[in-house]
Amino acid sequence: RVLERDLRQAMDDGGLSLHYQPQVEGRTGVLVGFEALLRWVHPVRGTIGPDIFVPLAEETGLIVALGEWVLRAACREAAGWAQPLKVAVNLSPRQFQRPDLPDRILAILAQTGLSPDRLELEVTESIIINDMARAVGILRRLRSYGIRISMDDFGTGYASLATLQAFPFDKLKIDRSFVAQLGSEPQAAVIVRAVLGLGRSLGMGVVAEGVETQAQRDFLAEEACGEMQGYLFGKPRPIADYAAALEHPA
Ligand code: G
Ligand code: G
Ligand code: MN
Ligand code: NA
Repeated sequence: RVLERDLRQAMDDGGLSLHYQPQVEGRTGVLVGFEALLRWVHPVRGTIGPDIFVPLAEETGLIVALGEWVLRAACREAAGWAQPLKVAVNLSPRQFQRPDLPDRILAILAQTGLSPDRLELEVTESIIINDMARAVGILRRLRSYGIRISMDDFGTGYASLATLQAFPFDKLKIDRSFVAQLGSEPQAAVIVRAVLGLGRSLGMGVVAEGVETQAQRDFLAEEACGEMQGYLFGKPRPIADYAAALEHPA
């Protein structure tokens, strides 16, 4: 397909870049890290969203090379930041089908000089579907190096309580659909509280995604949510836009 060829090309010719969205400590609002989000500016079509091209790359298998591009770029850039904050990188299910994933990540850390404890990998519940035992093994190995693992979009997919028990997650990211309904749907508050309790009981941190309003932030802080992310704190932007925040910590 034409778009696939163009995407392959973009990995070499500068069409791809990373934007970064701030993650803050819930209690204080202090900046603790950034989530890296891939951006593609096509030479003819202009900006194409990852919601379009990531699924395409998943289908064709290009996601393995693309995912490696993202990891390398995120680790290289984060290694140069003025403060040693965390960088969170999204991983696709297809990347988990490669038994050499941990070795490749180790190689990238070595090449870029990023300390493993600054890297956080965001995975979705769909890594579980294929081969649970293998996925658990890979996550264990990654954690043994000091890399942290977050479950992304928690609450929207297939993850059962048994999954949480079996998988060594460091963090749960509450899907932004629940955060968005805080204040309007009474049940959203119940669900968010329950996830926070679950995280505490299982020894996993909880990150609330999609925090847009002060009221949502106040509720989450009241409920002792560990970390927050959302437009209230900052949109995904080139890291240069956050240079001041990186150089002058709160
Ligand atoms: O960045 P938002 O701005 O539009 O991202 C849309 C979707 O694309 C999200 O589900 C996000 O997780 C996914 N996405 C963004 N960047 C990456 C990436 O580098 N790798 C993978 N696998 N998904 C990504
Ligand atoms: O699936 P994942 O959580 O990786 O996707 C992150 C997506 O969420 C990106 O598309 C990002 O632009 C979007 N996002 C981040 N913060 C907010 C927010 O506060 N509100 C909304 N509506 N979207 C957000
Ligand atoms: Mn994510
Ligand atoms: Na999410």
